[in-house]
Amino acid sequence: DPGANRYTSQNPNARTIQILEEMCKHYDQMQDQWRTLSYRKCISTLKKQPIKITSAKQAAALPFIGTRLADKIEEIVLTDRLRRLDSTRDDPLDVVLRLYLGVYGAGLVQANKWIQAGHRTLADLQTKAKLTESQQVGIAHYHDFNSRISRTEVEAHGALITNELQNIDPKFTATIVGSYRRGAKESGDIDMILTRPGTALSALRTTVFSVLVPRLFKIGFLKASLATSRSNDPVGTKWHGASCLPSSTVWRRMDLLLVPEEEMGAALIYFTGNDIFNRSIRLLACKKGMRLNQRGLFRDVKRERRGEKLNEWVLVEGRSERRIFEVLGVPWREPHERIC
Ligand code: DCP
Ligand code: MG
Ligand code: MN
Repeated sequence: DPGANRYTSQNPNARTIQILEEMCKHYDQMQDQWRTLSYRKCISTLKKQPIKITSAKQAAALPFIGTRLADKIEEIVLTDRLRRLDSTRDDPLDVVLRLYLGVYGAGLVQANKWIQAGHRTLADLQTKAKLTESQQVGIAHYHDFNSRISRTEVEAHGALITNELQNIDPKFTATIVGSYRRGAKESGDIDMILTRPGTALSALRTTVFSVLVPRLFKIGFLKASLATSRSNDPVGTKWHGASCLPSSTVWRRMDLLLVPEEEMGAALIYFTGNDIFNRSIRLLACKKGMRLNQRGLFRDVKRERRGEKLNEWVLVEGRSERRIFEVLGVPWREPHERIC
């Protein structure tokens, strides 16, 4: 939202925002999506306020701030801290939970199982728990995967992929998306879309999985393939793993997405994010009787054939990112403006 850009540390609510952001980060780490979203909306509201919000009553009158968050805002203003945040910092089980949620591919269920089994450290997991191969890599490279990647390094990983891909077939292109495309100074991983004009997914798959990935392993750039439990796309359109620059020893998380040219626009929107922006633009599509996913923008067409009512989703646009915005009737937003 445009108002957010006006935010600086000079904002009258800067201290409140700072503490709420820490709380939000905590809920994000705990994979509590609902609370994370409530906090993000509340923070975004506060960033737009020209005056300092000092009471719960004043806060609750603002959009996206319920009574509980309003009470927390008042607590911060009065005491310069938030007890809830302090308690989670000090709670040893919260500390272990946070640690385990940082293991690649581990969700709340897995992390809690480990805690329930009496494990408390990463070494406990390595010596006493039964781990999948991905989890073993996730733990061995725990620090690597949880450290941020500079734009220069993201670009170097991207260039290596592009270079190898073009050696195989010059018509292939590789585009860096994710937080990098949104202009982030640092990223959590490297997200890339691979495509080739006029080429179907099955052919893209063959080149990437049978030629590109093995070659990149062979030159020592790719280090591990990681199975993902979160994937709900059709099998085989993405590759998750780890890569490492020749000049470095730090392993980075790398996500490759294979996309047919005619779906590029929708895939760019999806994979550029951020996730909150994706949720809101999808909701907007729904409100207009359409459906947006990573393959395209679809329109609901109700037809009747032989007395039978048929519901059919017809593709409206998939190829062009800009056209999707146009058809949805929303002004174009540059990737760096897609932060909610
Ligand atoms: N995405 C999404 N919903 C999810 C996961 C991802 O919509 N549950 C989309 C939006 C993200 C993009 O995919 O921006 C890439 O996912 P990442 O997890 O790599 O997130 P980012 O690249 O945005 O941030 P980071 O720097 O942490 O990697
Ligand atoms: Mg990313
Ligand atoms: Mn990613």
